Parts: sequence; C-alpha cells; structure tokens
Amino acid sequence: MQTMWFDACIFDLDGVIVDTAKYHFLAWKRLADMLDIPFSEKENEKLKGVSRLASLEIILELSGKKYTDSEKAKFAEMKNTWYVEFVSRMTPSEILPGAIELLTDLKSHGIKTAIGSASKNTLLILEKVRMKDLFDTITDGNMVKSAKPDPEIFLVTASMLNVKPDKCIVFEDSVAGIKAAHKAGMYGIGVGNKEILIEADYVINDLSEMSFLKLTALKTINQ
Ligand code: B16
Ligand code: MG
Repeated sequence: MQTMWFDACIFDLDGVIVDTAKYHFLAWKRLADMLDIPFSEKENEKLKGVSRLASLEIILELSGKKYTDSEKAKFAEMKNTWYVEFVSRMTPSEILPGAIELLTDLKSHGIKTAIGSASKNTLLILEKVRMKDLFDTITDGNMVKSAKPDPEIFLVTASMLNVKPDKCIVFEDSVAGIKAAHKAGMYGIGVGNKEILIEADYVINDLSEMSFLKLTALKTINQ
C-alpha cells in the first residue's frame, strides 16, 4: 500500500460539519435581550470556536457591568437549555455540503476520521444528524481542560486515533482552531473565508471542494 503524508482527518463540528452557529446566536441573543445587552450577528462572529464560558464573558463585557460567578454559571446554563432545545430539532438535512461524501471517500481509502469540537453538545448533535458512525473517534469539550487555541483537543484526538500529530489534517472554520492545529503540529485546512483564515495552510469554501485525491496532492501544491 502507498504511504500517505496523512493518516487521519480531524473535523471541527460547528461551521464545518453542521451550521450550529445560528442556534448559538439565537440562544445568546435571548440571554442578551434578557440582560439588556446589545448583541448582533456581528458580535456573534467572535464566538465561533470559543468555549461556552469564554463566549459568555465576551457578551457580558458588552454590558459594562460586573456579574458574580454564580450569576455567570446560571446564565451559561440558561443559554445552554435554549440551545439544546434548538439542536434537539436538527435533522440530517442540516449537514453542510460535501461532509458525508468526503468522510465516505476518506474511509474507503483507509484514512481515519474524527471530530475535535469545543462543544459539550457534540454527541447530541451528531446523533440528531445521524453521523456518529462516520467517525473513528469523537473528542469534545467534555474531554479537555483547555479550549482552542490550545492544542489539547487535537492532541487528545490524535492519541485516541493512535496517529502521530504530523500525520493529521485538521478542518476548521475558526481562527482559534487553525492556531490550535498548528500548535499541535498538524496541517490546518480552513473552511470558510480566506481573508479571515489567513493562517491556514489551505482554505476551501466548504467540504464539497475537497476529496481524498486532492488531499494527497496538497502538500506538493503548497511546496
Ligand atoms: P457548547 P466547534 C463550538 O463548536 C462553537 O463554535 C462555539 O460557538 C461554542 O461556544 C462552543 O462550541 C461550545 O459549545 O456550548 O455546545 O459546549 O466549532 O468547536 O465545533
Ligand atoms: Mg467551528
């Protein structure tokens, strides 16, 4: 069998496999309205890939007020309850373009696949869109201490897959996620806007632009 420059592909969830950012926004907006904090889709951009508590801190900063830790814990729980209500209604029709095709293609060529997401709701979402079985391992926000841009999530994923970090490709829609991939010693493919994901090794609009064959040629293209 031919030796590949990569043995595994690790996928971020929100913004790469499914678009849950819209549900995060609706739930954060409800909390912001309740607290009289101005919050729009523009501010929501800053929350992509960021953990739940870090997202809350960013929103509360817009209020200019101070909140206690127990108030913050209550707000985070309220937001999550509303968010879970939204994602509980998700169906496979919400899977982003090219995701199933790329995962099937990679598997047929013996490449390992995984999820590396900051979301503590990863398993629920993957169950709702019926994609759990397409991944060899699923690493989420419940399994790590440090959030992206810390490389912990991707290093844990690589070790669960039993693959060396330099043989992993990460697909990420957030700047923090690309930084985390690089700190882990992995190749980072940005999914989304080229102007925002400037640190990525390569950028695509969505997963329909990628295939096993294109990945095999990527390193040669970039050199
Ligand atoms: P939860 P990803 C991230 O998912 C989201 O992009 C981010 O907006 C969210 O705050 C974070 O998960 C935590 O989500 O509240 O469900 O634990 O992009 O890492 O797949
Ligand atoms: Mg993301």
